[in-house]
Order: sequence, then C-alpha cells, then structure tokens
Amino acid sequence: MDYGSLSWRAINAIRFLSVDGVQKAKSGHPGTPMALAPLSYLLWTKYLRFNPRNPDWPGRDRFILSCGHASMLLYSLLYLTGFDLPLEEIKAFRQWGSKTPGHPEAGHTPGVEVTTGPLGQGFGNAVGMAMAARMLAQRFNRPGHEIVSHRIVVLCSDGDLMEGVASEAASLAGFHRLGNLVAFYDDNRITIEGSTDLAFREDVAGRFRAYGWNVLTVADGNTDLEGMSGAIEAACSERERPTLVIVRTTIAFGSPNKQDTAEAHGSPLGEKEVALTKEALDWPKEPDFFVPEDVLAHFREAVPRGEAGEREWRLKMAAYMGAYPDLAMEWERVMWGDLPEGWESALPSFPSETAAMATRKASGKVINAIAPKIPELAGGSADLAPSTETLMVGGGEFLPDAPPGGRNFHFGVREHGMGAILNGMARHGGLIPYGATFLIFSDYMRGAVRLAALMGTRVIYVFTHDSVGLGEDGPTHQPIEHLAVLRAIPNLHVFRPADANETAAAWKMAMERTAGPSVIALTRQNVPVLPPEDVYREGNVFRGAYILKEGGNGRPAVILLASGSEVHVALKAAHLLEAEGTPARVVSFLSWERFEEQPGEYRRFVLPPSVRARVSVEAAATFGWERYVGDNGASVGINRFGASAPGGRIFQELGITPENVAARAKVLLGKT
Ligand SMILES: Cc1ncc(C[n+]2csc(CCOP(=O)(O)OP(=O)(O)O)c2C)c(N)n1
Ligand SMILES: [Mg+2]
Repeated sequence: MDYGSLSWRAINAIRFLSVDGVQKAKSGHPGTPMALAPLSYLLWTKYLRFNPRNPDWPGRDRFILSCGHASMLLYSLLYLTGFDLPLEEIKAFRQWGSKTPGHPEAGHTPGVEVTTGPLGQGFGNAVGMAMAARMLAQRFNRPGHEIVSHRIVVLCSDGDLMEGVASEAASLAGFHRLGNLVAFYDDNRITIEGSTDLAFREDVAGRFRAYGWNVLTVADGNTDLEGMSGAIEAACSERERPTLVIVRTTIAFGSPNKQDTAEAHGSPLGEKEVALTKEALDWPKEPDFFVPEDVLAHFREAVPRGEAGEREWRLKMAAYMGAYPDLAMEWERVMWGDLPEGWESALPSFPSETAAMATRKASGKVINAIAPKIPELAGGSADLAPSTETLMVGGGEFLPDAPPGGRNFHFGVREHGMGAILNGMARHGGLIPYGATFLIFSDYMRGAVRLAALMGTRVIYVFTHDSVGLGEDGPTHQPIEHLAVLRAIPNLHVFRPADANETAAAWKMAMERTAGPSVIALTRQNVPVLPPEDVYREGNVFRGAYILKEGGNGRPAVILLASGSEVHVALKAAHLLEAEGTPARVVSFLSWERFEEQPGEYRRFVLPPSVRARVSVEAAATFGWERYVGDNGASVGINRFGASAPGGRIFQELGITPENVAARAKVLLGKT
C-alpha cells in the first residue's frame, strides 16, 4: 500500500474529512467512515453513475448508506465529488441549520436518497428502489431503448443485517431475483457493545445464499483495492440475482489505539488519537479538513463524468421520445409525480340507497376505479389482499415469472419489510405505492411509517379492520391505541372515513398529498352509506372535519364528534337527543391533520367556542380527543383491550352505543 499514491491519498482524504468533522462536532461516528473509505472511494470514483450537478437525474444509480450513523462518509463523498455541499457544511457537521445532520436526511442534503439511521431500513429501502426500477423498466423500456438501466447500491453494517426488517426485505429481493441490486456488507464484527461474538455469529453468506442472493466476499476491505474492484465488477455484471458483497474491514482502520474497538463506533477519536492516526497513515496533522489540490481535482472528475453520463442518457431519452412520444410524456409525468389530468373523474360516488358496505370494500372499489387511470399506482398487501380489498383486478402480478407490467405486489407476511420497501419505491420516483394490512399490524411497520413521514414521501397505507368492530378475532387483532399513535406522528395524515363516499374522498386526498404519507383506516364491518350530497356539501369533507348533520338551525346545544364507523353511532345519538328536545350537531372527523390545516375561521365554524358541550365517539383510545372536546366535554371510547365476540356485542358491552353517547351528552348539559 503506497500512501503517497493518488488513490490512497484520496482515500485518506475521505477518512480524515470524516474524522475531523466528527472531532470538531465533538460527536458522531468516525470508525466506520474510516473503514469504508477504500470501498466507497472505488464506488464513487469508478463505478457509480451520478451527476453532482443534477443529483435528481432519473437515470442515476441510487446509493444508500443504510448504516446512517456513518453519515460523515457520505457527506465527505458528496463534498469531494462536487455536490452542492461546501466544505463549510462539513465543518458544521451536526450543528443547527447545517446541511450535515447527524444521520442522512433525504430532501435536506443534495445527493441523499433516503433518510437512514434506524438500522435495517435503508436496506429495505434499497429493495423497494430495486423493485420500483424493475417495474419502471418493464413499463417503459423498449427494444433498443433501455432508459431504465440504473442500479441500486446499498452499504450496510452488522446492525443492518441483524435487524429483522432487512431479513424480510432480503428474502423478498432474493425471491424477485433483483439483479439490479447490490449490497455491500461492512463485516467489521464490531457493534456498540463490542464484538459481534456477543450476539451475531451466524453464517450471513449462507443465509443470503438461501434467500437466493449471489454472495461474494472480499477478505481485506482495508487495503485490497484490486480485490474490491473485482468484486464490484462481478456484482455489477450479475443480472439475475441481487448480490451481497461481504467486505471484511477494520473499524477505525489506521488508528493505533482505537482500531477494531467498539469505542471507535460512536465517539470522536480524541485530538491525540487523531494526530496519531494521521501520522500512522502518513497524513499531514495540519490543517484540519485538509484536501490536497490534486486529490480534490481527482474527485471532481465526477462532475464532467456525471454530466457526460447524464447527457448520454438524455440522448437516449431523446431517441426514445422520437420513437415513443406518448410513453416519453408518461415517463416525464410519473417521474415528476404529477397525477394524470382529470383522474379524479374516475372516483366513484355511492348513492345513499347503496346497501351498507364496509369501508374496506368501498376502498377496493375506489382502487379499482382509479387504477386504470393511474398506471403508476402500484401496491399490495402483507398477505391480506382479500381481507384488505387491495387487489387491482386485471392489474397483473409483479412476480419474477409473470408477464411484465404487473402492478399488484405480494409482500408476503412481512409488514416491516413492506414499510421499508414502500418508502424505497416512493423515493425512487415513478410510482405511487400503497401497502395494506390490518390496522393492528401498523405496529409492525411503524418504524418505516415514521420514516415516510420524516422524509415526506407519498406512500398510502391501507389499514383495515380498524376497530373492535372486526369482532371475533379478539383483542390481539383489535386496534385500540393505534389511531392515537399514528395521529401523533408528525406529517402523517390519518383518514378514517365513515362510509363509502368519505372513503372516496380520503383516497382523493391521499393521492393528491405529495408532501407525506397517508393512512386510510377502514372498517371490516358494513356501515351505512351516507347521502353523497351530505358528504360532499360545499366540499367541506376535504377540510378534514365537517358538519354532517346540523342541529338547532346552526345553534346546537351539543356537538357530537366522531370518526369512521362511529359517525353512525353519533348520528343515531343525535336523533335520540333531538327527540328529547336537545339540538345536536354531528361533526364527521375524517382527518385531524387535515382539519388542523384549516383557517381558524373554519375550525371555529365547525366547533364554535360557545358550544362547550361536546362528546367525541370513537371505538378506540380516547387519548387526544380532549383537544376537540375541551374541558367541558366528554369522550366515549375504549381505554382497555377489546374482546373476542361478535362486533355488535362488543360495541354494546363497551358502551359505543347511541344511548350511551346521548346519556353522556345529557350529563354535560346537566339534564340527568
Ligand atoms: C433500529 C436501530 N437500533 C439501534 C440503533 C443504535 N445503533 C446505532 S449503530 C448501532 C450498531 C453499530 O454496529 P454496526 O451496525 O455494526 O455499525 P458499525 O459500528 O460497525 O459501523 C446501533 C445499535 C439504531 N441506529 N437503529
Ligand atoms: Mg459493525
């Protein structure tokens, strides 16, 4: 190893930018960037296709740092190769307002594809991206016109591969034979508590082979550049299977006292050790953040190379446009994330004479009505398509041996993997992904849902069986706190429609919401269909909460607030109250988040401060409803686990009844 050579000085530049960045911040993770510098040097200077001047160019390879704690590695690479991330940002690592947060955040730093940090998620995102790329290739590529040919490359660590979410995703990637996916596993045998001997001795290679992956190994990821190049090339020439390259590295390589120790994982090396390491690797001690001019110039060759790569792709695109103008227009549209013009005319409306219908069923009808108009809508379920009613009939199957173009995914019983995969699909672009399961199992994918919200991706979650109303399956399957939990996630919109018409409205809002994910919570049990003219009156349903039934000519004595199936309980309670001379307004609360976005004027119109007698009704934890019912209000809900019995009986036993709601209202009004 010749530390004087350009390659090794370039590798050292990555290392020491990372080391100095962490040292200056007095926090961060130096050891892994130091160890992964050689591999990432090769990837970023020789193999990856990207354009620093246009980080979002659709033909680029996608690079994901799943071990997001090694963020300084990514920031160093972005700076060095010429992205819009100046050295000052490297020096402001982890500081307020900087572009270099503790873990990589998509949308915040140019060149960061997905937000990573929660281990395993980035790996799952990569699988989702590879599935999305495969799907787009099937839809858009034509003989002689391969406009989708990019690769998904992910770097992952011991922690990533210990996490179940990665196992779920890896299993699916192997099943689908995703030849466009390459994962590099940083086999450094160190995690926070020490050696992986504490908890992780499995045969990772054997496991991935069993999943159907191509597995390669590099025995020395610290010094063997040739070996690494060979493995990268072999991985890139594999088209039939995803590839895992196991790269044996030494955490904090080069640090005389910290290398190969867990200490190097998450603490700055310390000034003395930084100096010793620079000495050991033949790097000038001063100044900090040193990058030799020729090294910088070497890295910056990425700019003309990237521009040329993009130009070449754009020429291909121009030829494609000539040969397939309509497809080319479609490509532009879906990559922008625009919905087709007039798509909403496909949304069904359900006349009130329609027989009572579960909202999951209505959702299925909506999906099937809009799917033909929106070819980029793609989704599936974690083995619950018949129950969640999420199959696009005639949409084709996305399966390795099925005819190309299928849009129905089968995630298998893998909710967490599904969550991460959906995020990858959405961040890839070109698709509007949805994923379905029972609301209760949203817990299994909450980590991914939260990241979707944090990244602001358009993912639609179809969560059915949304209350004890599902009945006999009992408390293990009956969500209680889930709505509150999901509503507590910032930037996640939760829709709980009361009937088929509100379900169509919820789908419209979810489809049009580009700034973040949406949950559509749906009933298993039938609910009456509300008159569409009541639901759509003045379009207020799109404001999240609206007056479904007025009481007392605009001067109600009490307001009943409800969501989903309990809107019908509230309507009946209102009639009971009115029969006794108490005017009651019913407000259907389709979405809290949407309502919060409305001007104060509208919110006060729906919930006038003068009407203090308010009762919320929701077959779920009452947690949070205080904000709408206020100090003088009451909440009818379920603050215990459910029970195994027919749904109607459970509603009776737990007090989710019109009589109980009316009684609570009367107590508030002093009418007992
Ligand atoms: C889901 C999740 N759990 C825990 C953590 C905290 N954490 C950060 S890194 C890490 C393990 C570090 O080991 P490894 O993944 O091998 O990374 P290395 O130190 O080798 O870079 C843990 C537990 C996390 N980021 N995400
Ligand atoms: Mg490790």
